[in-house]
Amino acid sequence: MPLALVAVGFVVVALLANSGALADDVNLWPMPVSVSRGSHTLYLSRDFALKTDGSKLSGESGILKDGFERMVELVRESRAIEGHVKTSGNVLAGLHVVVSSSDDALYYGVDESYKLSIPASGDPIYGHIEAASVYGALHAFQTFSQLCNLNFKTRTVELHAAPWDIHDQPRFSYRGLLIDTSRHYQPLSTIKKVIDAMAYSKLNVLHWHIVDRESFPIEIPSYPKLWNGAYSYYERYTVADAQEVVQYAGIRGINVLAEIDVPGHATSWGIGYPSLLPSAKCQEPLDVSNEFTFKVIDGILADFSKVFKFKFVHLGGDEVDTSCWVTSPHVKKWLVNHKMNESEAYKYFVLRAQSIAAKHGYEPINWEETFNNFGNELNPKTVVHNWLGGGVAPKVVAAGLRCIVSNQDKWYLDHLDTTWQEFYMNEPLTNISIPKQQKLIIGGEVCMWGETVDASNIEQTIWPRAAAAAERLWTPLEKLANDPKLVTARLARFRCLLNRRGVAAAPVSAPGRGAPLG
Ligand code: CP6
Repeated sequence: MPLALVAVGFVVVALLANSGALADDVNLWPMPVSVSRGSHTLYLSRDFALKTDGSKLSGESGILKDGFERMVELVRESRAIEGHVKTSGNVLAGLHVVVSSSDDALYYGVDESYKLSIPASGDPIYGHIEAASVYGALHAFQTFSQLCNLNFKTRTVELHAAPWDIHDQPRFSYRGLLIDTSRHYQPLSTIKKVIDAMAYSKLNVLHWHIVDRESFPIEIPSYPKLWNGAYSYYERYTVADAQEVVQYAGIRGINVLAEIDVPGHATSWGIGYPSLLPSAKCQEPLDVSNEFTFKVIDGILADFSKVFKFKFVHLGGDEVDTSCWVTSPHVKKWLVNHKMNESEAYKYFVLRAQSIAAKHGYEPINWEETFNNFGNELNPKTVVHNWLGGGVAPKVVAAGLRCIVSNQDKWYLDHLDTTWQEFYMNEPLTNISIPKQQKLIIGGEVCMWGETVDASNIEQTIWPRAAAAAERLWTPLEKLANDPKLVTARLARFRCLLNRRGVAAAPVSAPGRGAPLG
């Protein structure tokens, strides 16, 4: 062979070996840790089946079986397609799943890794999934679903480029999305669709900002007048509704983080129980001088602990303006008697709420102002939730506390002018280089504050930008594109997939241009 040809051949092999170069025509979102593939096309069998060797754990796991059935429904795009009747040759008979843990409990830090391989031949041909937990296997199903395409000519589901060999695990264990049901009520069906699309993009925490100033939509059996603060009789969640959300999310591998935001952002509590507020004229923050305030927090968290089984609860603590505490005479008197200034009373409130949470078995998450004001006095188990633009995360982890990143200039979905490219490029470990400190960044969260969204527009406001952040939180840093242009086409395909699955994700387009690709 002439030397020039050998040289060309070498360059081609070198390019193919570079997974970065291959990555972008692999049609997966978020991109897995490692992917290799071939060039054979397979067709899903009409009787595409889940095989678990009858092993007790995976065979009996409703989570695995239900997840498989939902996935098959997705790849058939809910159509009555025929599927392939042959059982050999180029027909994929099913997926053989081996889950090594018999524990189906969903908890923070559960092993979400998986291996997925699809051979190109065999008689019959089965794909293989190995995972440590059912939740890893569910991620494998999602990945598999994205390898499938409906072919209208053969009227079956096609899988290109077998054999596939995929290894995968998340970069961060906390990959969150906030919804706010106080500024607008969100129907259960809306919440469920948000959860569906979270599962498609491998997000794993639904942060439910349930209550705020504007309304108190949830039933609290210990203090049944609290939901008098709902907008109407209809715009409410019963305990059973909340259980349904937790259950619906849980079987999809998604934890629900419940929030009560105290002592600010709580005016609606006073509709049912006016004595929780400093006065009728000056309503926020909650009355720090009233023991009843802490009894109610205790009751809420007691009721929460029966429904929200995630190990964290979010206690808010942001945007606290304490001036009502000095202008309301009885609170002012209490401050004087207890020798506290406003700032000390704020700290007293937050720390007391934290210890009530601990009593109910929760580890607390608080918005960053609590750290900014009295950092090292917080419960050492506190997770500090960044939202301001000042770059607090390096300070939080240097102080030895854990941190969730939600920088409002990058990851606030209510900021409609923040582009998906900016969502994609927000790096949680910015300015954190010591490995021990990097580990304290447990992940990040995109925030869909509810002032301007309800059932009519929440989906297209969340997607596809939340999916851009989801890849940042899932995929290893070295596999992420440094330039969002390199992932535009792949994100556009994922967005199109969301549309086909009934999720109203908005178009992917660069600012100032209409075309989805390029
Ligand atoms: N509600 C609550 C909000 C916000 C926060 N907390 C918020 C503040 C500023 C912007 C967006 C949202 N609406 N309870 C801050 C964490 Cl720009």
